[in-house]
Amino acid sequence: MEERLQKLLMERYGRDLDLCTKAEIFEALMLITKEETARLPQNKGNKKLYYISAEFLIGKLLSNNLINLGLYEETEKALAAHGRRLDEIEEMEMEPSLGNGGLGRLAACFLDSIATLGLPGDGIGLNYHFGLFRQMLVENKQKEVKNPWITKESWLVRQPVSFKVPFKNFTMQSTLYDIDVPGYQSGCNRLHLFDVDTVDESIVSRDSINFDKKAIQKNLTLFLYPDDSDDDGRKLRIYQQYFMVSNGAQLILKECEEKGFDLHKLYDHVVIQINDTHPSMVIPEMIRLLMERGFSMDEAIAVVSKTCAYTNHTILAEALEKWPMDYLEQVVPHLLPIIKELDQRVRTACKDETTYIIDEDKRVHMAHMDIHYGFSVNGVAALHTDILKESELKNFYELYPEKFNNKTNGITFRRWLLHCNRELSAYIEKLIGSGFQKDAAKLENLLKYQDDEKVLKKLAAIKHDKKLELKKYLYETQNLHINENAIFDIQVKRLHEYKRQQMNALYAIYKYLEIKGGKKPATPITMIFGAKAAPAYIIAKDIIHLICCLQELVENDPEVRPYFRVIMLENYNVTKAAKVIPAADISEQISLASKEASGTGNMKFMLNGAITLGTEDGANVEIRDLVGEDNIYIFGKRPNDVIELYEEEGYCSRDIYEKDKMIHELVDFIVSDELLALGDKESLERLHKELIVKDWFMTLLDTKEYIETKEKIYADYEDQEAWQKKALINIAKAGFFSSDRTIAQYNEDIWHLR
Ligand code: 26V
Repeated sequence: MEERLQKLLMERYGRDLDLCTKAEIFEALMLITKEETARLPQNKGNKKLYYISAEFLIGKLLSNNLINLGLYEETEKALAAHGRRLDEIEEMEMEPSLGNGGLGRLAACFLDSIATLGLPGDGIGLNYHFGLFRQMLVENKQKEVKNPWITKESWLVRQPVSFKVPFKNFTMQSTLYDIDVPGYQSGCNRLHLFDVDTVDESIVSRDSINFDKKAIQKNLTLFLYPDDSDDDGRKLRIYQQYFMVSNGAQLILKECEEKGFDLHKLYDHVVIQINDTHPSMVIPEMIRLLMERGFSMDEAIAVVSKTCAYTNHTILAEALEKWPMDYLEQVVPHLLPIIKELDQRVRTACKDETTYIIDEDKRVHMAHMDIHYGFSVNGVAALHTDILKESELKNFYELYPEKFNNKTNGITFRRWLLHCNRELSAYIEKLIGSGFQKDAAKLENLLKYQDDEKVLKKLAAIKHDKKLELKKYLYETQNLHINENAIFDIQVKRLHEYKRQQMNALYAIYKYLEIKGGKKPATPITMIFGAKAAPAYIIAKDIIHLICCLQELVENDPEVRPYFRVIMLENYNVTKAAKVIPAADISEQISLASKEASGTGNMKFMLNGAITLGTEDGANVEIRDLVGEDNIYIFGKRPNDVIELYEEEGYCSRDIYEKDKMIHELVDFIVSDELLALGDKESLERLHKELIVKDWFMTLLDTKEYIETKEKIYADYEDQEAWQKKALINIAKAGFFSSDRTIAQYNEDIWHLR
């Protein structure tokens, strides 16, 4: 590696490794890695998977690809010989922000596992130039700025492939960029990202994310899900979705035609996984393209229905896409006759109006189309799938019980253990040997060390080292000095009311007031938050504002600061996740029970030895079943109680606020003189009012039990040996959450590749 790197640096920059900049070394390493992936065999088979997704939150690729290629150690050595460190070089890489959160990151983990298992499966998506916005925290508020991530040399490889995509008033020509996806010690697949040459980055004003939403030719692939709070934003989203699926469908047909496959047996050669409803238009589009090739409508529908499978990622009604027919008419009128026909067939076949594709308000329910015209419907955790079957999609389950199945989410251990926590990974290898990297179930072999004092001490020492690393990083990036000897209690995820960051903020107020009252914690506590709010989601931004104000309050209070800190990480993304998760003692997974479909952060924390403090929600339930009640802290109302409360409209936050003196005091602190002196009156008052008069996601319902449980978990932390034993059991039981397992199950039950 050293020789090769030196040679390339000399060729490109005329300088030796010792004299090159970090950016130059990064670029050279990226080029070498690209050459190596290009040499890998493509995974092949009779049948191929196309995973279509509007989001692939792939994160930085250099280290991950080096690990998968088996080149990480030798690269580290080559650099070390010249006093350089790979983690410093990696900092030069821009993070592609091609996703919002869990759904996009899941797609990226899946690509890694599909390639690792040697399955032929490519991703299809869009090449957003600015991706998701970069978050800045200015005056305790979120500010969104664009995030240009595509540099002159990048992982993208332009392909000689282009399709025409027809819209109502014009046709757009696509360009395809591919990113190679090397499996871990395995072959390679591809992520296909479609783009348009006419996109004009200069239409975005300098320090913002504003642009002309009507200039489709110039803006189509500028941003991921631009603000859809207005009509033009929503229409742009339809343009993006159709552009993605039309290109995807044309690519699939091109590949089949090149291989000489009989399109009447498309389903023998192709399976299309529809990741949430964003790619749902692939169904009518594929029908349209087959009809262009001479299929009758009946034949086309029959073939497509056996080819497409749908994954549902949420039960939140407001998140399920329903496009007004009117919009579709204005953007893709040629799909409407097909969608109407699909709806008509449903109307003829079933009586239940709730399952129609087009509703009485002339809105097209994308999920309904997927369920009727796909062969598989899966939820993403056991509880989530049960809720789909028993309530949210009950009527569909009664129609098609055989289509419904569960695939509990997973994470790739290559990124979320081998890369982000090399120390832990190396120690595990020392204890149980290699094998767990590819067969995660082997982690259970750690259980034999659960009472081994030496092992538990070493786990504590590794955690301490990761805290020190995070401390250094926070100092360098946000100029914060944190105490590595504190308990690190971490909640990082998108900001949404159902995830209840506001409940954690109420706890921060509780602890602040307690310390002001003279009651100090046995061990200092550092609460760390990281979260982006959708630009148009006002209450979510108010919650960020509250957390930032609390941070300022505590930072400036010498009475409290030594014992308690509140930290808001700026611009939480994949790179930052890899830095905070290994340093966590406590993993906050406190969504309102029944609302978090799965969660995947919960799995990453567990794998890195953090203990979950969570509700009975999503995959938390499966974590509890695996580790046992002693090794997790579960609190709050249970999913069925919550579902019932919604049904009977039985929740009234004001009652709790009026009756419970402590909760009253905590909520009122949001508009206390102390906080109003730091924050924006309008924002804090709005949030205060929201909690009392609405509180749609029932924060106050669980606040009391949450505080009690948090006090218990902090108290239990004091017995370090018992704590580290819990950590070890969590790590040992995390094997189930490897995305290799998830993908093996998708393949076994849905895809049937090889
Ligand atoms: C989208 C929206 C859009 C606007 C209104 C509010 C709202 C609320 C939630 C969502 C999420 C849509 C789908 C999604 O990202 N689901 C996430 O998928 C992850 C991977 O399966 C899973 O771990 C998370 O629990 C789930 O929220």
